[in-house]
Amino acid sequence: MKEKMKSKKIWKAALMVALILSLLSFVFTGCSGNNPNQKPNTETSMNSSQPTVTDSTGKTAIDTDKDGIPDSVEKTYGTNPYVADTDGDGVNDKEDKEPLKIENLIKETGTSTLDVKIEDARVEDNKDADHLEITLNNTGKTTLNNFDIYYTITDKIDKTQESYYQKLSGLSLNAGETKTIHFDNQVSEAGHYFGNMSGLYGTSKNGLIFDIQLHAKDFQPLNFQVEKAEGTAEVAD
Ligand SMILES: [Ca+2]
Ligand SMILES: [Ca+2]
Ligand SMILES: [Ca+2]
Ligand SMILES: [Ca+2]
Repeated sequence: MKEKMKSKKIWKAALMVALILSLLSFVFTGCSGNNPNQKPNTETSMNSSQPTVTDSTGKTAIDTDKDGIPDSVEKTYGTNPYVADTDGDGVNDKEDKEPLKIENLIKETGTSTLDVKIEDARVEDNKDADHLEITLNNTGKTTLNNFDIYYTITDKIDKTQESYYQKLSGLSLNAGETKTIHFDNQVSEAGHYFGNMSGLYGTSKNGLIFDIQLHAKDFQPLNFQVEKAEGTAEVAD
């Protein structure tokens, strides 16, 4: 009887040791980084494939939009580090004498009324997502597309002005459909377009006026205004 108890205890101890060893092996394999299914550090991979430019001090700097101006310089210069031609006039930021100024390129001769109701238009004023967003409703009976937009931003206090033109690629509104478009640089998502956070948009603490012209090919443009209250200029970049 005693022998039986003893052998039972030995087995129990052996099982515990085996369990501890397998647990330790699992922990160490997980921490060693040798797991072939583990994804590489994306930040490192991204940085190694980032386009770069040599700045004035001879240092290599990241130039995401390849316009010849490093991202860090664009943020202080006032241009968009994600767009080579921030204002949309066809001249790259580096060559553009007025990189935040463009005349209105929308010259519509069509006289049809654009059956779009602006249901909401605002410039959010919160720390994490300060951006222009517009909610559109197609009140007509046909699908609308080929949209573009021109807008000027005026600083209410010092009257500084910027202007931008963009084709709203991919925007299509079925009859009766409502969609919201955002100008926040999150362009991998549908309905999101570039917005220059380095300009007045993201840096001025004064109130701003956005004079917006929305246009779809063959239709009369729609004009409307959005005001941004004075306050924080902290934005996501
Ligand atoms: Ca750049
Ligand atoms: Ca740029
Ligand atoms: Ca330009
Ligand atoms: Ca320009």
